[in-house]
Amino acid sequence: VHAETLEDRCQVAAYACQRRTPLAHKNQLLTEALETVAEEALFRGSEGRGLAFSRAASVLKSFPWTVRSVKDLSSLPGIGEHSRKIIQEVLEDGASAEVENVRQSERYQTMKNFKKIFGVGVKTAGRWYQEGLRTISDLQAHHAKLNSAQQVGLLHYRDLNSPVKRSEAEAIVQVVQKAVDQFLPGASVILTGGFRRGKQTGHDVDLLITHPTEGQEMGLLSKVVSWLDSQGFMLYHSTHRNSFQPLEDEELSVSATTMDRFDRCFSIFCLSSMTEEPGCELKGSGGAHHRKAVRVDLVVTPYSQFSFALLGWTGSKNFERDLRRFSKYEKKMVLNSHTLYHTEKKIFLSAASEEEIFQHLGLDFISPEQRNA
Ligand code: 8DG
Ligand code: MN
Ligand code: MN
Repeated sequence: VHAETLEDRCQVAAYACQRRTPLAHKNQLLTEALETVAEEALFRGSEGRGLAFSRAASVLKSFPWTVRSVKDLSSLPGIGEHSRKIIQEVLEDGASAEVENVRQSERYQTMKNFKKIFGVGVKTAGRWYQEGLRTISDLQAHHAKLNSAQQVGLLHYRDLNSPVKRSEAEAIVQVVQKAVDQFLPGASVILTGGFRRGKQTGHDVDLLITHPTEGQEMGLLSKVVSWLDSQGFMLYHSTHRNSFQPLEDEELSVSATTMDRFDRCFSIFCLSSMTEEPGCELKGSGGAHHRKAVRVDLVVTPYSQFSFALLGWTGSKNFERDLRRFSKYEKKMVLNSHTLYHTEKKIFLSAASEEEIFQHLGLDFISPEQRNA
């Protein structure tokens, strides 16, 4: 029998999908520092550097102890020279000069604020910064060009940047379930994303919709979205076509007039609720009517792809990225939110549960609560 050494037990696996990463971890100060420089790198268009810092932070999130010295890092994979230097500064001085400079820089702060507008990415934020714009009011004063998504984003800036509570997410599940029930009884609405990983708040609500009879879900999303819109639940929506059609030419298979193949919707909901003031538990008994704009991602999936969609939309982003990297480089398989394809056997591997996908990949099952990489 192979005796497990202390070193074996302290070993941290190279891919996030091989590690258990809880929501609450022991190295917050370090991961926040690394994630700041990761974000700054992305703001500068350095994807590679951003990824490297982000990976180092992710490794620390899975580490079961608080790192006290750089010597603790010798058992950890994926922590490069630069990350090590930042960690050392935080450990020795309580803060890293480099990280503090980033946090205080006008460029970083401005980019962060612009990116908080729904529909604004690094490219747009960077262009505005180059043009000398610095604040949200500068955008209005200088008549910055905004597309329709960004205009709605600006209009609901405060709401969309205040955390979505689990109770709000659950209220939205109910609304969407009610819409779905009218067009396709028996279809289910499942809460995924960060909430499924156990987060108590999120930046949006990620919902999967499916029906146990394959094919019944066709055309459902456009009906649901139209109904929600007609009932005043939608402040903005933009539907997208399924990105995966293995047997057909994507461009040719879509008729310009039908929305049947649209299966994703990025939207902003208008959630109304009565404020819970003591003594006004009944609707209409004097409580104030409160409305809040909430980002909602709706995804419709055929039943045969449900497990892949569930795994793909639960996240975290680091976990998903490493699942795909692991599949490709360690297993010669291609994983996405629809299928798993074995490139050498040239077959699609089916799965009726997330557990089966992990089995196909030869991975231990990691529960959603442990995917906070
Ligand atoms: P949060 O909203 O609580 O802040 O965190 P989150 O729920 O983890 O982040 P998210 O941005 O809502 O993303 C949730 C998952 O959704 C993420 O792990 C990857 C997945 N996802 C996208 N966009 C797309 C996409 O275009 N296609 C697929 N297949 N998955 C996507 O965010
Ligand atoms: Mn989310
Ligand atoms: Mn989302």
